Amino acid sequence: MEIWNRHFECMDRNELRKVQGERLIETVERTYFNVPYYRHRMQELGIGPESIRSVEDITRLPFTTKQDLRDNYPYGLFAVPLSEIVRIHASSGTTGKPTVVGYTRNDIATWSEVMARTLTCAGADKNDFIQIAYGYGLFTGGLGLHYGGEKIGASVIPISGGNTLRQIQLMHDFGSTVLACTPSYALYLAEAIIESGISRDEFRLRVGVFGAEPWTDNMRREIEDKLRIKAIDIYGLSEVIGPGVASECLFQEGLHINEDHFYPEIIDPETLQVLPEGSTGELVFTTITKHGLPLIRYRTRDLTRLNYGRCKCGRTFVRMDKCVGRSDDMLIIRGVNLFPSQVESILLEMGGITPHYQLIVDRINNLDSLELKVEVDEAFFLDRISQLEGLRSKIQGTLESYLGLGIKVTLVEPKALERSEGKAKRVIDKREIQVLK
Ligand code: DLL
Repeated sequence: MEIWNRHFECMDRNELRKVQGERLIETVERTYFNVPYYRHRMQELGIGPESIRSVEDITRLPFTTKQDLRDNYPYGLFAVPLSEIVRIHASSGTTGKPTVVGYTRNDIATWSEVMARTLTCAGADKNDFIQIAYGYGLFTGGLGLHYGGEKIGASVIPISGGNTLRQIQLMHDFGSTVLACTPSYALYLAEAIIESGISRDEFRLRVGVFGAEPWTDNMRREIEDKLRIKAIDIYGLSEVIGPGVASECLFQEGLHINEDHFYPEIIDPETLQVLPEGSTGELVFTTITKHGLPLIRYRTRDLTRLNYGRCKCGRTFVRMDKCVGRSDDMLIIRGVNLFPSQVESILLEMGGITPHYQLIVDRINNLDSLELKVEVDEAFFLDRISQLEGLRSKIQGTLESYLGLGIKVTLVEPKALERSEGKAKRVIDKREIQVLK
């Protein structure tokens, strides 16, 4: 089995710890001197760069959250002059303002390196044809896989997301061997291929690199059976770099974290204390080589567990379990991140409706669907049907353009939605992944 960067990926763990310590010290210095926000936070805690002498000292540092990125929107946490930034990506935030991330030329090189490792981990090399059906654009999926694919010398097919018939045609005609997309889209494609009636033997597809949303082992088996490929889980988040943070190897026993670039911790999301090895908790990352947007102890909100045992593949990097859920209410729908509060704040700005709403998420034919049920204002409800339809389509149009996601809007009578005595039940998620949590 090939390993892209044996020097780091198979490094003795004591040596790795030393490298992590050196890189952490540099990162803390850079953020302290270049990012006023971090300098103030550290000063408040009575610490400075001299307080950090090794990785053990990391617990003295403050946490960073998505809210901090939002408060410093768009470039406030960047640690280099903007002239050094060569790329901007973004993902949805909690109120419609996106979370903005910036990369220097050096960061793009780091990203390509970790993506080259990810693809090599999945068994890909320069002989492969990689069909990239993750979206290209502000989302990190498309371009992340793209740079990694080119780095390993594979033939990259930048088809981007959607247009299923074209995906199937090119997969067939171009002889794609690797498919990169979300697991739900992989399953959708799998069924569309079966329906197309083209014999599986006419395809050369061998492996898939799937991520950007939670998926279960059951779903993996289904994808593997239907597409007759090996389905590899890849994990990442825009704030940390994008895809390339962690990936499974062909043994599929946990995702190797690129620890020489991203230092992981598991904390209790309530007490914020670091949990003992092997516990399930919230994953926290400190980026130890990034220049554009270095983040200290970034709370991912993803729940998982770390396994420091040695993997059969020879890599020494710690493995994280498949993510089982989140410690906040963020939904991932067709790869798009969405917070119920985003919908709520948009609804509250519109007239004719009450703040009683429910989001219903489902997976129909392997594609996520999103429906909003919202109660119409008593006064409005007596109006003519044509007016109600006007209101409905205005809500739908506004939400779709804010969220970047298709949504079905249904208006219901005042008081039609069930009232709860405690917390309002705003989200009904019928997808398998939630049931298995
Ligand atoms: O989804 C980056 C990515 C692109 C990863 C392509 C893998 C493949 P964001 O849009 O910022 O970045 O969303 C990050 O998605 O905090 C997790 O909650 C979730 N997520 C990503 N990968 C996985 C995975 C990209 N393999 C958020 N399993 C993260 C479970 C995942 N959840």
